[in-house]
Amino acid sequence: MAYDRNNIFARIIRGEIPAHKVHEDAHTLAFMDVMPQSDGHTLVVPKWEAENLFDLPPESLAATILATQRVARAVKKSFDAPGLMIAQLNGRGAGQSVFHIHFHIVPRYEGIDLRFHAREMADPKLLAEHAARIRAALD
Ligand code: DGP
Repeated sequence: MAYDRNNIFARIIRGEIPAHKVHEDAHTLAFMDVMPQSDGHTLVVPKWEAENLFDLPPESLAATILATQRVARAVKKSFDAPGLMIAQLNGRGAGQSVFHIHFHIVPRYEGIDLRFHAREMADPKLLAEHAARIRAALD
């Protein structure tokens, strides 16, 4: 499948639609997932136009996983999460629904199930609050 330049994350990267951003640099952007599976669910994307893991050149992949590590640290700290799940889906068969590669950062707590994937929109005010909390915890 050819990369669709109008996918929702491409539009967020270009600033055409808003997102609750927590981190941005020359190569990557991180923002709150609007349908969080757990409070604090954050997405990290490369600015490089790639649909999945296999389309991303090494420099961009390196920058993205490093940004994911940094943001994940801040999510863990700000949500006091004992566990943290990093997920990255490749292809419709894996459940990918937005075709610009992204890493999910999801706080996990023992015995507490995740909410459904990409199902329920969160209150934008709450997402703004969570983004501010994560930004404040970035080192
Ligand atoms: P995946 O299925 O791995 O492609 O995950 C896509 C995620 O993106 C899913 O958790 C819901 C989230 N999402 C969908 N549309 C938007 C949007 O417009 N803005 C934000 N911030 N997240 C979105």
